[in-house]
Amino acid sequence: MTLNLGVIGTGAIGRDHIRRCSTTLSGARVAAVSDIDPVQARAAIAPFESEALLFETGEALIASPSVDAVLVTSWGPTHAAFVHAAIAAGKPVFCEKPLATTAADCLSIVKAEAATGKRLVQVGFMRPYDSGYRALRQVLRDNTLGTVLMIHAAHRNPTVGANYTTDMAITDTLIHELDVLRWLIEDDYVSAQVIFPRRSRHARADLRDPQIVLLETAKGIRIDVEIFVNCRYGYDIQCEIVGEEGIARLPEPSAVTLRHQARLGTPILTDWKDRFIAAYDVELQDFIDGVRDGALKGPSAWDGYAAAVAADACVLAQRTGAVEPIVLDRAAAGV
Ligand code: NAD
Ligand code: ISE
Repeated sequence: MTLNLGVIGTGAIGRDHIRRCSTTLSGARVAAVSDIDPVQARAAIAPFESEALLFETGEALIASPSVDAVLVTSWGPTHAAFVHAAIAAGKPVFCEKPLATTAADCLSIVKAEAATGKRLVQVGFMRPYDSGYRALRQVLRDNTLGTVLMIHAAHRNPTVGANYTTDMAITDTLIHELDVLRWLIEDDYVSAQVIFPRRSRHARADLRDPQIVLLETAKGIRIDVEIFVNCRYGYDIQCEIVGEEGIARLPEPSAVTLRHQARLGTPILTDWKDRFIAAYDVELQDFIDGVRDGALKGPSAWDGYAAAVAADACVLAQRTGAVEPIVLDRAAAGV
């Protein structure tokens, strides 16, 4: 039976997920949409599903019997309320990152889901579905590098919108590394510090860019992540793992090597939608299959909470300049 999805939020990623659910993935269709901009919502679904329902509010969409499962792709501050409404309705929900904008809200989602006795929530962390990160994790699981000592990572965007703020470098951008590095090394963070290098002249005057985040894990692994969202030259994701026996790097996206006009090179992507296009496909297909099989397997509400706790500490560290502790409240979550 085809799964009827309801999509809340038809901005950049909402439209991209509508396209992939309608043209690329199998087992589901977009049966309903909602956005505070109804004209945009109608335009987003029109090329794919002429019969899709348009709801005035996300809450009405979630309550509709025409919707079996929900995709939350609206602005971050709206996520927690929609995820809670989906859990209360007993409907599986895929929520784009962040699960919620505070760790406290993530924790309340963890508890609400646990109270239902089943998994209903998948968080839109797509990097664990990327073939490059998966290959890297296999190297670690095979113990090829021996004990992992350090990780050097970078998350570079060519540019960001006018509403992007200094703390969003953590809550919107670094949050991907906070999730995927924890998943890679199967370890939890214990502290964070943020350092501000010289500011790029391409960054707005009120935006601290670039930033360097220093993390330490329970096993003592030290991690540095450069966040640079006005790097100009492309969308560039780097990750190098240093072990006692060797070093492993995240592969570059595959591209043709071009000899042209006395130059040898490969293009660098510029848009996040393209860099992880395959991972988004695999991630959402996994959600659809998981709902249909009654067994979600992707990033959980707990993963969303763990990333949010680390993000909160990083935002605090931006302000204090100090090394801030990262502590997961397992007792409160009941895990
Ligand atoms: P966007 O601004 O392009 O779109 C957000 C949409 O949400 C807008 O159309 C807005 O009208 C709508 N919206 C806001 N409040 C709403 C409400 N109460 N009900 C219904 N719709 C509402 O933003 P975006 O880039 O598409 O990002 C959306 C979310 O997806 C964010 O949480 C962002 O962090 C996440 N995101 C994830 C990735 C990824 O790589 N996984 C990439 C981009 C964005
Ligand atoms: C955006 O919301 C994303 O999730 C992208 O993957 C990230 O690279 C970008 O920095 C965020 O703003």
